Amino acid sequence: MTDFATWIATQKDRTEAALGRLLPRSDEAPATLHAAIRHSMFAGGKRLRPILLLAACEACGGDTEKALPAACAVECIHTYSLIHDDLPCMDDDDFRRGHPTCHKVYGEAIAVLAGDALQPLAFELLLQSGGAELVKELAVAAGSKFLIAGQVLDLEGEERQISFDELRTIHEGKTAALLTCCFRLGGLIADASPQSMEALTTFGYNLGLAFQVIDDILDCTQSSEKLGKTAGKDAASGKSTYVSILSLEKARDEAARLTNEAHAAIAPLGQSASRLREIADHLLARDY
Ligand code: GRG
Repeated sequence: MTDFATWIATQKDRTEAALGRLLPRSDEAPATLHAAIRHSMFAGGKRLRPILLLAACEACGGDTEKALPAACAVECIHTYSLIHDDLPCMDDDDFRRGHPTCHKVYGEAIAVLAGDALQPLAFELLLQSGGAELVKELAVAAGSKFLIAGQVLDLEGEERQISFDELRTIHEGKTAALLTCCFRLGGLIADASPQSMEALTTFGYNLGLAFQVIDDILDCTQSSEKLGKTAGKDAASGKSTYVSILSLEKARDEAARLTNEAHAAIAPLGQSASRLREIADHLLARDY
């Protein structure tokens, strides 16, 4: 088996190349819109979600070439959510992925429209990897009961102290739903068994929450340069996070506990899930 760092770099490169091919060119009309989309898309994200989708597809014995458009689709949804989240009417952020945010460069109207355009593009791309079943999976995860619900609860919770359970509900929507969806899409493209789909779902949920706990830890322990976005903003604005609710030490314990749950979920998949195990350990240890 290829070593983990090489495998990750290869999947990232494949994703970058596929995005380069599949997204509208920046000189295609309307050029401002397409340049804005490419500005945010190629500003340097980790490409975690595409990599998770490709890993799940590979673990279930699927064709990862076929899965590449779907991998780009989840990155489109993710990038749209970041563009809109950074707008002045939401988090009002100036930096993302180490670069000025979309609205800072192209103005608010074009940033809203860039985010809007990335959503139908995601569904168009999904159909290159499979059928309506894939579309439904992403539509639900990115819809009003998950991704958007998480964002609404997050905005509504800004003005008051929220409980641990409320925080978890926010992140089930904002973070875990799309991460779970990536594993499920990879499994569906590979025509995985119902048992494997169940294992991937529980794995994705726990890993998704662990990812957010770690994100909150990094926000208060790492520099803006390292993270590529404004660090420490949550603490400065008094926003509830896993660290503010649990303490730094207990948040670390929670991230480890969720990662263990994720590992337990894929135990039945045996050797074929080795890459998924490496991903879980890598995410727990990450420092950006
Ligand atoms: C629909 C406007 C709207 C928002 C939905 C996803 C989201 C909710 C908001 C984006 C901001 C945020 C902190 C989301 C939580 C998930 C998360 C930790 C995103 C950052 O993902 P990374 O670290 O980013 O994978 P890169 O830039 O590496 O792709």
